[in-house]
Amino acid sequence: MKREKSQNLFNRTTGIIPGGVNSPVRACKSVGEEPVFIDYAEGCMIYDVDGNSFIDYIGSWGPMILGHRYPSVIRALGSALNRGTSFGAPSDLETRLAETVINAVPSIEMVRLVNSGTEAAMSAVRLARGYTGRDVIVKFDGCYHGHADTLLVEAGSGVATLGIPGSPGIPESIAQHTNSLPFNDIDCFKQFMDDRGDSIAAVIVEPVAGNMGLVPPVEGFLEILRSLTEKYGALLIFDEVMSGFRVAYGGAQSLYGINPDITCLGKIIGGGLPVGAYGGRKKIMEHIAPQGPVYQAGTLSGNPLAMAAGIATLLELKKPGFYEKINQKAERLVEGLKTAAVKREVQVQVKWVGGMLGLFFSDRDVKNFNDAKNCDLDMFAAYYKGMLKKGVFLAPSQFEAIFISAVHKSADIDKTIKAAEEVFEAL
Ligand code: KE4
Repeated sequence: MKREKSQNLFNRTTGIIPGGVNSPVRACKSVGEEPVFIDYAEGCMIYDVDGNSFIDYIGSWGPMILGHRYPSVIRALGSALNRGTSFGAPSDLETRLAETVINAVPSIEMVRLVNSGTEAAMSAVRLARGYTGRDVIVKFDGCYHGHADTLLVEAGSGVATLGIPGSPGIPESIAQHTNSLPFNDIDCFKQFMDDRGDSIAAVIVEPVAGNMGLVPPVEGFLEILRSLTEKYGALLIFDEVMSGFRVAYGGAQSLYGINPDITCLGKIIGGGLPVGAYGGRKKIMEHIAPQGPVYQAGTLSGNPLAMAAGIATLLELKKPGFYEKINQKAERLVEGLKTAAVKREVQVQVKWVGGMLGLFFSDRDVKNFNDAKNCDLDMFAAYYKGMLKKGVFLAPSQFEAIFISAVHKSADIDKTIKAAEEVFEAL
């Protein structure tokens, strides 16, 4: 695989951008690789600067559920561009995206649009603290909610990939208000809330965890979060930045029938442009400035280009049968990977919810962050490298999910399965 141009670019960039990337996981460190630099993408394919082509399962870490350069999204962007790129004043595009989100997500009556998932989660926590008058929050080991100080505790995704517990630069005075419990551990959560529930402002969770690999909630886990937060007057925040519009049009909350108090969104609702959102019941959201006292702001919040791409994207997702088709593709890939692993006598756990999947090298089930960390990470690195060489672009970390798009064809999935079988054989 030719990599000269990527290597030259990487050498040039590492001198001027920390680690040569603008987001750590892209550096591919945990799989012992250097990143390829992308030239362009089309459909489910991505092409690097050395002319290599890959079937793309990163999909920009979730947003590209329609694949790259989907015609209606490009057209919407084009017409928005003809009206301007940023106004610093409201536009109808913001109203339309907000209406679409409210109509889609069961628990959202009012929503604020921001520029990233980090901003959404950070603001949701501030709102919960402002609304309840309490300081302490609960998160779960291996869940990742962006890089705001109060949430970078035992986080997943890039933090886990780099094997760092949190991050220097976060004062103990802030970290002390964040408790991180084992994901999917109902007894531990119950004990914690019975002891300290009255002091908790919010419990924030990825309802389908996608930042420790893909780990679905066990039976009863989301239900106990909902019942005990209600019992003790804490707010339940679903961080659906990844699962929102990914696992179902109404997100994980519609799939599992659990209504949180606040929902965080991002990724897909911007159609590949910078976006985030947080929303919930009106009586909570009305605490946000300028209607209420809890402050949050953003120069490019509601940016018309991101709004246009988001509206065009969600319009496609709403079409009948969209998620059935995505789920069929995902199931075909999952079953193919499992069969290939059995054939080559490799022990894998393959987990999936809707169009998001995770593969672990382990002979035991993976239900939480410790399970994920105890999988064979070296084997994952070898798998990643092998698949890359065979033209399959996977997330370069065990602690990430991969994503199916509407435009992955059967032939692409069959090629992926064949590549996996060959790679499993060589492991
Ligand atoms: P952003 O600030 O990256 O837009 O969103 C943060 C975030 C919040 N909540 C969840 C559940 C998320 O998955 C994310 C971001 N996801 C990672 C991928 N695991 C983004 C990729 C990266 O950090 O480069």
